[in-house]
Amino acid sequence: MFEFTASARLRRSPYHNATLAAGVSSFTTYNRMLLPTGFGDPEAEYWRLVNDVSMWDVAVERQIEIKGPDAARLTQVLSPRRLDKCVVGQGKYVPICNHRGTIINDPIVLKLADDRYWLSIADSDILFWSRAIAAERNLQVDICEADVSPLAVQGPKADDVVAAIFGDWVRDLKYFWFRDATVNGIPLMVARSGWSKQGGYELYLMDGSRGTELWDIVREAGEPFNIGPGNPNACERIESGLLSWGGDTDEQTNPYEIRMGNFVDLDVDDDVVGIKALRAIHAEGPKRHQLGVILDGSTPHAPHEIWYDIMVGDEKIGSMTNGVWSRRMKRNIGFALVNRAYTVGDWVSVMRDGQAVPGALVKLPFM
Ligand code: THG
Repeated sequence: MFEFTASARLRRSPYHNATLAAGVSSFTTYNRMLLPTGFGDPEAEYWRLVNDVSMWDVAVERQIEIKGPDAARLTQVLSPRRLDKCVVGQGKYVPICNHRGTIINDPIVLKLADDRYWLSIADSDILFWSRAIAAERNLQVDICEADVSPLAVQGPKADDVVAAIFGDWVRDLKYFWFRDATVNGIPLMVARSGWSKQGGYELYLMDGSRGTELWDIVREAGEPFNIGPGNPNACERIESGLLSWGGDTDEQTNPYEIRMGNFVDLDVDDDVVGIKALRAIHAEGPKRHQLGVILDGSTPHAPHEIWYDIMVGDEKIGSMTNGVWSRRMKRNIGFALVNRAYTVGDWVSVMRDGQAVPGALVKLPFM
């Protein structure tokens, strides 16, 4: 099709050489880095994740480190989810909003110490944003993008693989909690997390020169469990209802529209960015909500690059933001961001390549 032109702007993951050796066949970009999206056999990659165990390079989930006497204050100012009960070793999934209450990122916050946090970010420039907010508020913090690169191990057998490397203590980690560890002297953090609902871990490598070594350790430990290379899997994540910021959100989307209302605490202090707008949105009621849509027909359809209009009669009621052929449901499914006047059970038309395809609105997750 086409190639990416090499340049220092398009950053390589510490696992880049390892993924090349494993036969990576496609990439996307994310946080100005290359993110592997396939190894030539999407069918096998999907079933390996659902039935066995998959490993994938998510170094693109960059860690914005906030350190210093005001680190806790700034981290709270950046997110409308209350973090005062978050303890060292715990992570939390949070929205970051702008002053209008629009969601601009959905990171996992990791509390490393009382004065040190990581924001494990989605695909937008929170390094600039957090530095600007800190400077405007005269907060005493140092902010950098840390040398940290997550490697995901996901699937029903992920526990066995990660326990084989680090010991059985990993089985007791709670969701989004993490602990320091080393293997062969490689410094890392083991977290129970990952962008799938098949269970598993992320190994936060803390030395970018040792990516290939860590990759090979996981690959070898995983061999008895049928491990293989994978990627943040579009099919599995849509079936499981996991959000892709920037894919399923636009310049107007607020947390209430995309099932993140539970992660907004309206009683945080007034200085939290966006909280006043969020209180107003909450009082008025959000205009849209996020549902699933199941399309008629049983011919697999390719992923799309643009949002598809969702119509009822002549009225556009919203958009299908991402769609995929579900290998388990054997239907084309997608996320629908629609006017709240329409809800579960309603029939709609999805405008796909100029054709109206009938579909039904359903609750998320699909599975
Ligand atoms: N790994 C790491 N950092 C990340 C991502 C990741 N940062 C950006 C992006 N991905 C964050 N996106 C999500 C989206 C959903 C979930 C995790 C990361 C998730 N959600 C569960 C759900 O919706 O059911 C649980 C949410 C909860 O109950 O708190 O797991 O992949 N390191």
